[in-house]
Amino acid sequence: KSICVVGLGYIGLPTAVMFANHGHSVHGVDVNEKAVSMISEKQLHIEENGLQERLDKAIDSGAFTVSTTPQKADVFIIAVPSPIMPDKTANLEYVRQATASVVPYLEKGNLVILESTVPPRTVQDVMLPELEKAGLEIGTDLFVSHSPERVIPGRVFEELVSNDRIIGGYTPESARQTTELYQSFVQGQMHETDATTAELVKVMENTYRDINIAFANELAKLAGSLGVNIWEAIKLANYHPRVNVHEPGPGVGGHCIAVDPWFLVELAPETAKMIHLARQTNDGMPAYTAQMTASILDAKGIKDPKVAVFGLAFKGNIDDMRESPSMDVIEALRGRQVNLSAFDPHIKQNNIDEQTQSQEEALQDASAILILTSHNKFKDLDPSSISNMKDKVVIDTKNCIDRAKWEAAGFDVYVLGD
Ligand code: SAJ
Repeated sequence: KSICVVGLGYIGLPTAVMFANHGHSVHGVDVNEKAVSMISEKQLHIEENGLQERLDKAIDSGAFTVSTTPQKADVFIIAVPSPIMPDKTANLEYVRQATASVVPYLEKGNLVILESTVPPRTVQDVMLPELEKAGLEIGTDLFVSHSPERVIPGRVFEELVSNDRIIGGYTPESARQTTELYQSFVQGQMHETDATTAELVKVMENTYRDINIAFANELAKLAGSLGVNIWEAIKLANYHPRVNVHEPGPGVGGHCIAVDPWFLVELAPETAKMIHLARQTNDGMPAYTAQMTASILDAKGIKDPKVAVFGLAFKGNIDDMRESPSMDVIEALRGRQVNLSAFDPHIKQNNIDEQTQSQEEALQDASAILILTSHNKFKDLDPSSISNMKDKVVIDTKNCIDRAKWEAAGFDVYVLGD
């Protein structure tokens, strides 16, 4: 089939490349001219394991082309951002614009698939009014579905293949055609339903995770006063066959879990109370982390400390800083007049004044290391090689370092929730 993929970000680009490498002719579209020119030269504008070789193959074979404008195709796949605005309501302008951008190219028999995570009823209320402008009968001449992506950054190519997919057709025939298309590379099962159910299912999955993490964060705060290590307690609870408590941390980042629950709060603020509270609990963790850091240093009598923040990405082993709690922790520490440096081996450039390019520079004269991201590079760090700190304190919010190793190297080790 010929496929036009609109949006070449963390989801659209891997998906486009997969279709191109599985027998389809794919045209990728993005409004970002720089991203388009980089991709056409086989350069990556995002980091994802296995993407480079797959992109090389797709471009070299001629199956994948890119530009800033859509073109005619059998199938159109929309994978654009659906962020929230400062007032926590959904911004569906990208979805609406991307849909409008393909309308001039639509022909009888085409299929339009939305992959972006959206508030329930977006296909119905935002996409359909745009698609109707093509003058085609939806359900007979034009097929529409929602096939929400479910992949986890860092493991996108494994999960694209092995995860089950929810296929929400505007009509059963739309769902059937969508299933058939994804069968090109998906080995997981396809579960067909209607579009609104698929929209809700996707948002529910991420909200379940957010509420579970909020529960873990609440337990982490509570455990301190009991003298219990919450990580040990959670591990033991999870030996129960029907219990799966998630992990506490310095906050919830990323463009999905910290965003999607707000779609449900917006839909029904009076009803979605637990969902709202979980969001607030998780959004409160960066301030809690900053306060914990300040009180540890205060209790140790360290005056005017410099804190080396380790980890800017929103989670381990990725280069993505979207909605990263690290930014809020840094902001809160700045508000407490704490001297800072910030280091992340996966983040090359950003607009944080305190960022250093080397670990040594970040640690120079620091009193504490504050680990916010569980990068393998931090887990594997050899504490005995650190010689330029003023005081040896390490605060681990992800429970990711080997305590005994750090203590043997002379560090005082503090763990969130212990
Ligand atoms: N986090 C915790 N504790 C945990 C797990 C995660 O504090 O136990 C934090 C992470 O550090 C990170 C944030 O939550 O800051 C989100 O990380 P994540 O690994 O839970 O999820 P994402 O945002 O990378 O990907 C999620 C996934 N959804 C689910 O697992 C239900 C993924 O499958 C979705 O495709 C993705 O959202 C998406 O695009 O919606």
